[in-house]
Amino acid sequence: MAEYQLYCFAQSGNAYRAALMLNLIGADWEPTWVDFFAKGEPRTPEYRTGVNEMGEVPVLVHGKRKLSQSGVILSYLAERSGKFKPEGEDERLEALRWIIFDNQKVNGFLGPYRFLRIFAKPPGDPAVLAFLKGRIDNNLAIVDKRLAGRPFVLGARPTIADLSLVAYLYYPAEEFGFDIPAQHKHIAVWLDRIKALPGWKHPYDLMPGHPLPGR
Ligand SMILES: N[C@@H](CCC(=O)N[C@@H](CS)C(=O)NCC(=O)O)C(=O)O
Repeated sequence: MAEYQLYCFAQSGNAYRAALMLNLIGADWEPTWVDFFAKGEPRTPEYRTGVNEMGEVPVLVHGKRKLSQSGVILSYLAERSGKFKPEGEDERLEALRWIIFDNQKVNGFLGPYRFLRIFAKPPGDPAVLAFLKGRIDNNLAIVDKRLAGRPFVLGARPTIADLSLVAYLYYPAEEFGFDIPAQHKHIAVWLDRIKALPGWKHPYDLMPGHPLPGR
């Protein structure tokens, strides 16, 4: 058995943050596939009792420890490995600031937007999608501006703030109906920089469950 197990599925950008971190630090890890689409597994009482009371993916299992919330998982792995770790109080606070902004406003809107657009049955209400799209455009522009003056979110080197923010950004443009790198040139070069890190893999190659049956 591998040192780390990650509850995840290929379509989850929230889980991708943790899977990517595990791969980039060269951890000994294996995925545990969660059937989100057919069985709604995270919503089952068994999952909430046995895996995560919050009913969410990802969950990282490390020995007796079970961690959820990708930001917590990223911090834990950075502390243990010493890699992608914000150094000093200022960097730690700055990383946390971007991770919370990301969870709530960047990928926190992008994930549900994509879900309502291509996975939900019936698809999301156009008014809801339009609201989310407005927020997404605004928040991606904030990230793009941040990256205009520095190679990575905190500065010269990549940290867990970057690995949080990439969550949904490598999924194909057709899943969103708009092309994020084409519309945000600083995000585009930053995504290429992260892609060049040893151990980088696309979410569909890193986590199980792609393609979905019938698609
Ligand atoms: N802030 C959480 C978000 C996790 C999250 O929303 N995960 C989705 C899958 S991508 C989920 O498990 N949703 C459960 C549900 O919709 O019932 C994190 O970063 O870990």
